[in-house]
Amino acid sequence: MPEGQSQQDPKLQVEAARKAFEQEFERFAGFAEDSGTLRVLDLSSAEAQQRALADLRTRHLGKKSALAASKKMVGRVPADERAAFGQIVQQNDAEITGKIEHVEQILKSHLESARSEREAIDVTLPGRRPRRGHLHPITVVRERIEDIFVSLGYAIEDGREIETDFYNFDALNIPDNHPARAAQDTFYTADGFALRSQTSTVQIHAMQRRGAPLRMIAPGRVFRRDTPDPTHNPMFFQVEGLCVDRGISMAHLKGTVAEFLRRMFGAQTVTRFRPSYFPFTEPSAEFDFSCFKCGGAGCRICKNSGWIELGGSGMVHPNVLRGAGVDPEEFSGFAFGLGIDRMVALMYGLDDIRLLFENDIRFLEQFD
Ligand code: 2NL
Repeated sequence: MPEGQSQQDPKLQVEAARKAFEQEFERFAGFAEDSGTLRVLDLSSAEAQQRALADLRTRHLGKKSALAASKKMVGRVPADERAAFGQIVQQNDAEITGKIEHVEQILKSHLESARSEREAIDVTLPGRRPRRGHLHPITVVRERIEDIFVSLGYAIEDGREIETDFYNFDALNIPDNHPARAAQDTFYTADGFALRSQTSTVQIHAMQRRGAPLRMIAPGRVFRRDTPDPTHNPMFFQVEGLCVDRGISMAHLKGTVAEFLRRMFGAQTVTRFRPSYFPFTEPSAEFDFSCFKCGGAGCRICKNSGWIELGGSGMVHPNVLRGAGVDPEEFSGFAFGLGIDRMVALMYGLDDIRLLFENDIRFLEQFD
């Protein structure tokens, strides 16, 4: 039989279309036979298979399919062959449709269960706890200091970190030629403001605003142009205290500092004052407290002295009171200052104060 004729033979054409379908359908046959192939199929691959199957349906059952063409041929075959041919075409149609629909159904129910599985919530599973942060050790210690002074009747005051020379130096009776004023020691902005080098600035503002009597502490960030090393950082935290009233004496200063340190480090804590000098206080004294670790016997923390040096203090200089609008004939006061970070380093046994400012989570997480 010549080739051209075989191509036009309707039976052979139906047969060829049928073969083409079988070949393409092969990849879906596994779904129909056992659901094991399906079970390993994730949602998005199953969806892709579903789309591929829809394409295959269009190609083999659609208007432009070989099957549709063979249906049109039924009327054109010789009358005596028509019934038989028609049956072949119909059978083909039924089988192809049946196979496709079978796999469509299987894919559809697989997708339905995969989707509901994805959306299912196992309410018996333990919940995921949100990661909870914690306070920085400097904040923990600052808040303890604040609580102690609030209980003693002190107010907590805050203020700006950038100040004029007046508040940072002049009002504190610091002479014009004092080395602390030099650009070597203090950070200045391009337009001549200073980054406060102690929180006394806040206390001057408070005295001006509130007048005497006054009891307050000023915790906060201060800045000094130090080269960073294990005991220095150009930005650190300080708390200063101020008590101004009629008849305030050095005894009030000693009693207050001693009580603060007993509440901070325990009732057995002993405080000691050593004469010192500050331009803003007269007389002035530095204070030490008995080592909280060894109780005074001597250890690594107190470098075998039994004492830990903590801060400076004194009776507020009359020039400072006067400069802030408080009459030194009527009022007197004491003031003190200490470094919070230094205290934190002591309490937690840190050998390098800079650890507190590096924001290294591996370090900070230890204070939870
Ligand atoms: C130190 C020394 C000190 C003050 C701070 C002060 C504040 C006013 C008036 C007078 Cl408004 N004095 N503050 C007094 C003595 C010492 O700090 O070693 N700080 C870490």
